Amino acid sequence: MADNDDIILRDLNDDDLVEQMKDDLYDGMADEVFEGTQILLERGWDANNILSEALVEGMRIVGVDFRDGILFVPEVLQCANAMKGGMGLLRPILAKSEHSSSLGKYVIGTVKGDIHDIGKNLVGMMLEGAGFEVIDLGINNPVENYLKAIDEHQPAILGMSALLTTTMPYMGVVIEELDKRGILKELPVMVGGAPLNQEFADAIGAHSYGRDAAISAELARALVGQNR
Ligand code: B1M
Repeated sequence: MADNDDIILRDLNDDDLVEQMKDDLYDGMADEVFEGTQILLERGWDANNILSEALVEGMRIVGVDFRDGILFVPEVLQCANAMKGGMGLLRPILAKSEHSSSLGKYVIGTVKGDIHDIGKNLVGMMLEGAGFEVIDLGINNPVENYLKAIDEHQPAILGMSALLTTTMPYMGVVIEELDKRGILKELPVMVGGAPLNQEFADAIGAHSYGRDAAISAELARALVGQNR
């Protein structure tokens, strides 16, 4: 794709626009990613498709080059910022509840030592859309934060996110503490994040493993007995 300075996003057909948005996300161009998202919405695209085909796919490419040492932390931060611009526009659409009654509160946070929050935020949006009131604890949460939030909000579900192999074991630390305090038998725990899998979730005693945001929202409804 051409350098964004040379092109008018509105002139591109859908396929070229999606390609350009991935390039713009890679280049950390937040305004352009926002505009591309807006154009696709105006063209009648489903918010979930914009997310998966342009934004999440763009971030996947960023992840590969980050891993391979082609991109570095400051650049990836800009990519994350560009992605958040597009997500901000999709948020009200994704979070608009199709369900009239609230399914209760869902406390979610990224675990201690981990500052990745894009996936967690996406899960939060989908959960709101599924009918939950989402209490977002943000990033880098020690066990004390989860305990305080459980005490304060009495949630229907607790969710933890981790993107690093070095931070995912901390989910087990939180679950152990919940068990010690007798909370675990009352409160379902969902875990998710790119390095996790069902086997890991089972090993640490989580009730549920969410592979992606859409599945997690469905699983959460099932956990509170509201499966569609
Ligand atoms: Co980081 N980082 N990062 N990073 N980063 C990864 C995770 C990495 C895989 C990159 C790579 O090497 N390819 C790698 C981890 C390797 C490993 O552990 N095996 C890595 C590393 C190494 C690091 C640092 C250590 C780099 C450094 O400093 N040298 C550092 C750590 C900082 C820290 O946390 N202490 C670091 C920093 C950063 C940035 C700050 C620059 C930035 C984060 C910005 C932000 O989040 N605000 C960043 C980013 C952006 C990434 C990548 C490129 C993208 C992550 C992302 O947002 N994906 C990532 C590579 C990758 O994953 N491809 C990488 C898009 C998002 C929609 O997907 O988060 O997977 P994801 O969420 C999905 C599912 O996983 C699931 O649903 C979501 C939506 O479908 N899900 C849940 C997530 N949470 C869930 C919870 C649930 C249910 C489902 O229930 C509660």
